[in-house]
Amino acid sequence: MGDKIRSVSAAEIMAERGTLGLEVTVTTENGATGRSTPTAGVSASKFEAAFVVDGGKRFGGRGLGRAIENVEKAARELIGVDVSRQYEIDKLLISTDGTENKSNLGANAMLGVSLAAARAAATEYGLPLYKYIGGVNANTLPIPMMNILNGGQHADNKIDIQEFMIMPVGAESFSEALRMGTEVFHHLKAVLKSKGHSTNVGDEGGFAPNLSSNEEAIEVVLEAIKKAGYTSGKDIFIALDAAASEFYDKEKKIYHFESTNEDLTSSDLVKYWKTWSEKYPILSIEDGLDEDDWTGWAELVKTIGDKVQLVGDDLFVTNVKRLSRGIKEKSANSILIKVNQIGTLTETIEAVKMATENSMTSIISHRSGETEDTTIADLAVALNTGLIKTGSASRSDRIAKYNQLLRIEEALGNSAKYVGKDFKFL
Ligand code: 2PG
Ligand code: MG
Repeated sequence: MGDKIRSVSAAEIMAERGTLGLEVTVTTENGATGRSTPTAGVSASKFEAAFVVDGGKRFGGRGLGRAIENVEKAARELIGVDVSRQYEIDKLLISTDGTENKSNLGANAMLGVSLAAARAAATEYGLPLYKYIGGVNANTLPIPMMNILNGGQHADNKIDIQEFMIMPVGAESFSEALRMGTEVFHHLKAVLKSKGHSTNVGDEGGFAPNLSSNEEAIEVVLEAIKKAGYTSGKDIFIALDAAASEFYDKEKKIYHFESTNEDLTSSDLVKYWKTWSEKYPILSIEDGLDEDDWTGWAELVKTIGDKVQLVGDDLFVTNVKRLSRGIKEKSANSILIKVNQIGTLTETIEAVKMATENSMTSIISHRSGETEDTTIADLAVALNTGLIKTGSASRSDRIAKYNQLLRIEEALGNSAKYVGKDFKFL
């Protein structure tokens, strides 16, 4: 039995892009506290749980006065509830909200309360968050999928693919993987500079040069891997997040590459990914197709799903209903897990569980608009996903997660595991 919740409060704080974040604090009767700051994305799916914001002029409509009121509303239901009864807390939040997409209380208020309660309970028990959630089995450090070159909605350039990530699977440990990735990041900076490109960074801390095509982007990343002294396709592989919903014309049913002014049908794009996965050392493709293109997804799985991790982000939105359909229709072999897409810790855990039971991988992921909150680092270890996507080797909001993983690795000592060479798609 844990202690009872004494208070739940919320305030506006700053998030990465000069936007606002909601900070929720849960305190127990013993005085244990937990804090959480739900974050926001820009290449969001229309199927995600809804955030409640104020509208109007203040902070460009993104003020959180209403979200704070909603936390207060939730608080009335939760005062006196045992803080360690996470399932009960989340069910209460869901029933108080009462809507399918959480538009009443808002996923920002709900997730803030849900995760702050988990943190308060962990404090109450004197456990780090990953141990509180994951127990004795929480000992796998994730492969960092480091987004070192940014395009799409995350950068002011013409590259269509949103994220070019590197996966240091050849490392023996998480800290070695992080070092390898960071070295490639620095070499990429030098490569870009030598070609006269900008080395300014995008939202997730990767470089955002104005390259002319997706091919040119992947080529500079491969060059950086080589210059750093690593072999691509052995030590380090490439992962992509195409975020294809962002360049899909739903009326015309056409994918449009702005960089090369090309129009592709769903089948053309499947062929494009097939060609790319044969030509380049690609281990993972996220949102290779639009969030409603279920036929295209199934075709992609049939074509390259035995050797490439095909990740549903906008497709699944961490939602077990959409994931069930994906399992039935064999639409993907992996799911991106974003706590704020669904709005409670319990539902997040259910999505990972369903994926694992159906032999799919799960990747714990940040949003493009983050704060210094490190909860997702703990979650990756707690849920043994073996994979995390939390940006490049720059910007403190991204680094905070990596540093937390380094601390966890240190604390686990000899029992720390790293999937690396045993990664399923190698
Ligand atoms: C994504 C995310 C995070 P956003 O598409 O995977 O990288 O972007 O948070 O902008 O939706
Ligand atoms: Mg994505």
